[in-house]
Amino acid sequence: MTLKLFKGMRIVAATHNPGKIPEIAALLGGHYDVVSAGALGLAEPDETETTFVGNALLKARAAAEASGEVAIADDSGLSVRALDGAPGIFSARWAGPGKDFALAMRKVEERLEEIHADDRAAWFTSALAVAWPGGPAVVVEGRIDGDLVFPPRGDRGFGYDPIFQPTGSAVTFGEMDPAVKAADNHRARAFAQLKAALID
Ligand code: ITT
Repeated sequence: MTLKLFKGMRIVAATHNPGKIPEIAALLGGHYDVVSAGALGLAEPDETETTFVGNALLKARAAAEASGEVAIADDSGLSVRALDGAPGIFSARWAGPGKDFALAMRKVEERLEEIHADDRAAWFTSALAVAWPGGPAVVVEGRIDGDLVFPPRGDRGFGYDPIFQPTGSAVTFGEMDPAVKAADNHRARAFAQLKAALID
């Protein structure tokens, strides 16, 4: 078995997050037949690992085994320096069962206020894993640094985008044209590594 991705092949995007699907599809650049885990009716595994890399591998492997096809998964999150990296791998969980990111963003602001922190440095991380049915897998990690802004700004993007302003930008990911966000972010940075490893 060669660990390569070939044009036209079918790839399962092992995510149930509707915000990630267009970003992953755009990264795969129309060269692959991308089908989402949700569309295949695959179950969402519990994220029991303690790192982005561990959870990305867990999600990609579960989808590859369940579908019998190559699967790609993203595990990502926002880390806040003054909060010792929280919410980190718990980024989705801070939004609660209702996936309420207004609530999650408020929680970040409240935690910073509680400790009287002025430091607004934060970063997004994305671990991308590709798994083949039967075992082999490749995983990479990308990161983008920036600053948090309150109140949240912009209604584009998803998740924590309205409070994250990447270094060098005057706008948040939530205000940014999606094409501009797509050109440089944690997921795109991880994908560049994946491309070097897996795509001829
Ligand atoms: P899947 O596991 O099904 O992919 P999820 O939403 O549970 O979906 P994660 O466990 O990787 O995914 O959680 C990552 C959370 O971090 C996600 O819900 C977002 O809120 C946030 N996040 C990740 N990338 C982001 C981005 O580009 N912009 C804003 N928020 C992001």
